[in-house]
Amino acid sequence: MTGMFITVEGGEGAGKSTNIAAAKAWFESRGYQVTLTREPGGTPLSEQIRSLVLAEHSETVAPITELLLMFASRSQHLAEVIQPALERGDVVICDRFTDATYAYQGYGRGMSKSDIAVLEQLVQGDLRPDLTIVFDIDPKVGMQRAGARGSLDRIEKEQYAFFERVRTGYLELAASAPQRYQVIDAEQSIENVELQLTRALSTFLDR
Ligand code: T5A
Repeated sequence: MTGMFITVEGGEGAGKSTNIAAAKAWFESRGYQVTLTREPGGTPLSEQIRSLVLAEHSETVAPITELLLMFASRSQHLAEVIQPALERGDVVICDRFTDATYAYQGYGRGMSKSDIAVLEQLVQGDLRPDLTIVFDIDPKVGMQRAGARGSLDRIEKEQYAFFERVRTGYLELAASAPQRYQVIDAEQSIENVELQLTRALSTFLDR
């Protein structure tokens, strides 16, 4: 595969969607073809899985069900969108990927990291992101931003402690492989966050 695979991560309301457009424009201005996509979702079937997994249900969604739905969505997304785009040589920018599974289902729900790693290998083979940007934010600030935008989905209704674990998860993942991750302080102004982002992208392209 000849393209570049960039994933964007962080807690709720951290500013991923806001900044992904800037990242796309940054690459396009340098002549790259960009495929922008998201998880869970990215294909019609995967978007249906997204609707299912984020919706409220009359029964409790078992953590393993949630985990398997994330990977079911990912498997289809890889086959239909991500792998073909990388084979064309595109820069693929994906709003959340498997780090979200480690952070939310692993750290958040307490699912075993080794079980997640088994599914990761099964679904992705050796494919891993070339760069992962983590927008780091105090969950209280992130939830205020997300809440101001409208109604909350099933996962967004979790307790504060859940989002604290998610944040810890992202920071531990980033510390474990600093060559792949760039952590951005997402509590700053939109302009400063974008500046940090473009610096991170420049560093990535220059190395
Ligand atoms: N999930 C996903 C899992 O549990 N496991 C998995 O494997 C995967 C892939 C997906 C949900 O699924 C879970 C995680 C999620 O709970 P989502 O829609 O992708 O949902 O994720 P969300 O975090 O819910 O996305 P949000 O849209 O809430 O957050 P963003 O994209 O980080 O934030 P954004 O850009 O929409 O900004 C939120 C608000 O803040 C403002 C924006 O204008 C907007 O109003 N804002 C700022 N305000 C002040 N200063 C700044 N610097 C700002 N930046 C943005």
